[in-house]
Amino acid sequence: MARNDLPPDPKGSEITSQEAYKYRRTFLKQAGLFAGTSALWGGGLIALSSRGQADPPPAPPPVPRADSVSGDAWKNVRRPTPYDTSEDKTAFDDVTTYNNFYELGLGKADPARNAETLKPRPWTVKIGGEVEKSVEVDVDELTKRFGLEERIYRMRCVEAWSMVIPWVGFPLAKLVKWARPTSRAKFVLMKTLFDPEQLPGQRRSVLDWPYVEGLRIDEAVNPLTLMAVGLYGAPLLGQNGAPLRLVVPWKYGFKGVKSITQIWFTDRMPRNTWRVANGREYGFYANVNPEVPHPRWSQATERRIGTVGRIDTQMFNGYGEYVADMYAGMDLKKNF
Ligand SMILES: Nc1nc2c(c(=O)[nH]1)N[C@H]1C(S)=C(S)[C@@H](COP(=O)(O)O)O[C@H]1N2
Ligand SMILES: [Mo]
Repeated sequence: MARNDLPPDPKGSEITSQEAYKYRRTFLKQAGLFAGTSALWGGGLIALSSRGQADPPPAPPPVPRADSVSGDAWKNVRRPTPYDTSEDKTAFDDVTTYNNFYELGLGKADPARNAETLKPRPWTVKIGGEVEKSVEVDVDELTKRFGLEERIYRMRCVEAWSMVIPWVGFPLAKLVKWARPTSRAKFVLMKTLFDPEQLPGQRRSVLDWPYVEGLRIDEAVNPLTLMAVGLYGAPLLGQNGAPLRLVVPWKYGFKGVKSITQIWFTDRMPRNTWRVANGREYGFYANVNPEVPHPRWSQATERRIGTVGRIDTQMFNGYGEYVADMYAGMDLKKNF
């Protein structure tokens, strides 16, 4: 356990010291590393005050990390990339307390409150189906192998709200290449952990568990498609889908399956969870499209969390230059 190889401090503009402080507390608690009498701060221990509470360190603390998180990958997060938006980022507090993760509760504030049952490490991912050889691999082995980069993306939920999130992750294309899919692989399917002890919402049949999502192979290897392991420069918290979740910025947020334990290559279009639940309202493609209303509301505008009023929703969430070609000749009203 190398406790000193912390990731670099994020730029001041990326995370405030107050945010880093709160994040560190929450993360260490969730990772089971928040000891009763002392806490680990940037590789050193800080003393307890007479009231038995940890004094905050005088300098802005470095961002948190789990002992098991590969230090090298986190020290060398590549940024910026050509894919970043320069729009204002959504506040860290909003990104981590306004969530959809039904396995941890149905209300927006529930996942943050309930995330402690989810234990993101150790964590292995099974990769199989139409591949030359199936493997089971530790999530930190994946980040070590593929390296990490920051991607500041818009995220547009099908419920017509949106955020701007600085993710940390690796392109799914790298994993697909490494997995060596056979020529029969036309789609890739991903599943959330199934464990009602860690994800108690799975005891109620609001959706078909485990949560499943999928992409066409060309979508999976598009340079925008990210496997996220962190945000705001630090490992993901449970509510955001720790330790590994999918991010597909030109699609509605529900494509971004959280807390992934299985990646499966198939010749058939995956039966993704929300389409199974209600195929009239949710499709497979789920490309952001202001011209295709949801049966119960318009998709023409959106509410950017943390701002007042509404903004226009963009075709492909503004990523058309990178993705429109993949859908040439397709009827996007039919293939919603
Ligand atoms: N396993 C799982 N993944 C999920 C969901 C969920 O309920 N369960 N909700 C989806 C929806 S609707 C959205 S908008 C995003 C929200 O991601 P965030 O909470 O990290 O912003 O996660 C998606 N991934
Ligand atoms: Mo969503």
